[in-house]
Amino acid sequence: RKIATIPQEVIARANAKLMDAHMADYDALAARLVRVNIDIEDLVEKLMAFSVGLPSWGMVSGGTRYARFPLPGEPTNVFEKVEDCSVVNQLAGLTPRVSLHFPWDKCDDYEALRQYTQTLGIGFDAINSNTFQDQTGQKRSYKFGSLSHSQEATRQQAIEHNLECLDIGKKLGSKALTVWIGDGSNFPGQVEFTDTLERYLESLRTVYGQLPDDWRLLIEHKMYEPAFYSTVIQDWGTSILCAQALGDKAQCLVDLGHHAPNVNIEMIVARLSQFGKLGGFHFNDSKYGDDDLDSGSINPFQLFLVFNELVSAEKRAERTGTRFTPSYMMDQTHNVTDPIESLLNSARAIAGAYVKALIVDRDAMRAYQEDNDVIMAHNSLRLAFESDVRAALAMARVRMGGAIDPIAAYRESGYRAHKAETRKARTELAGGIV
Ligand code: LRH
Ligand code: MN
Ligand code: MN
Repeated sequence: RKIATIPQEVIARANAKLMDAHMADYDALAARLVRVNIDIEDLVEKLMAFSVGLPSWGMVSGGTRYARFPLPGEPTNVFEKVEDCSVVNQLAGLTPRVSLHFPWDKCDDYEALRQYTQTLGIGFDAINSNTFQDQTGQKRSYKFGSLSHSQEATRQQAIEHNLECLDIGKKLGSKALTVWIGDGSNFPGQVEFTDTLERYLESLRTVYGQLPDDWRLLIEHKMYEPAFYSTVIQDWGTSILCAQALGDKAQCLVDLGHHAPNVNIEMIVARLSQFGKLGGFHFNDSKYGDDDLDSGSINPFQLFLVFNELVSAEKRAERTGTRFTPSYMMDQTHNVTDPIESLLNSARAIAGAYVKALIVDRDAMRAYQEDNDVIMAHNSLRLAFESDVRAALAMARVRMGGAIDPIAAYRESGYRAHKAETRKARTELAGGIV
């Protein structure tokens, strides 16, 4: 039985106030879409089948390397993080899974965690390992690297941590392991580029060897930080080379914040999917670097263009009878907002980008491309992006038991204020990102 974290009456009451306006907007959008041969009901159905995973580490105020400002009532352990995930999912739909991060989410009883999570209607997305930080009690430090470390014993320790993540993931019912390492160098001459990559691959081969057949290993690249001169898995090129070297179960994960400014990320998405190596996403937004801001808050057009490639890849897979099932997940941290509200906004932005990509008239666009009618080909995308599809999103939420205005309903519920009284106030939390 699925338990509702926020009383369903609270959502119903909030929706009642907005229902007339919502229906008027919905009917107007339906009428506009009919003129371009789109049935709004198809869109709502597709939306209801769409989903994106929540980051457990994004349920708390992350802070920066300078300070963390804890939010009263934020979760203090993995059970409470999952509880907050269920609030996001209840209000916005579309987010029925959580991606855990170890050791941050360690607990004593994974069977209890699995059952509790299930009662809240939440499943488990990819498990993330963490060898970019030393763990209490571990023998060797990751200061100079982990899976690619110069010393065998440190590499072995990092391998064992990944294997432990696999074990936990199997207990929970996860089907993927995401590996991001901070290994690299801060100064030219510090490491030999080829040696470090060779050692990384050798280590990852051991982890890959233990991967169950129905699991995926997702390799996450990032240009820099914490290593400021060179990073071992710095871009999608190195990532795909490693995924190809490892085998079919290894794929690449694209975190939108992990590229140089102005890089054409949608094209990376197209390239990876063309070669069957697009394994997953960490959605977020950024202005400068790995800012981990809410999806769609800085560059919604880029998010739309990414989804345009995803929908295009989905359609190609349908035509060719192949499988295209990347894992969509969010990866964001919150310094000045309530994480639940930020995640609600991101869910809306991600689903919005998806719907806009769905309404692109692909046949017309292809014909314009063939005729080299540049402006009309471009406008095929642009007009879809400029459409206001909020009523379709709201309808999908309502049909899933969610809110027309998720943030308003969340505030009306008084959830966080209540948690501020019942959850232990802790300033330093496992799961705070530096
Ligand atoms: C690295 C990263 C990676 C980590 C997460 C906490 O910047 O994007 O996905 O696991 O942040
Ligand atoms: Mn990430
Ligand atoms: Mn990141």
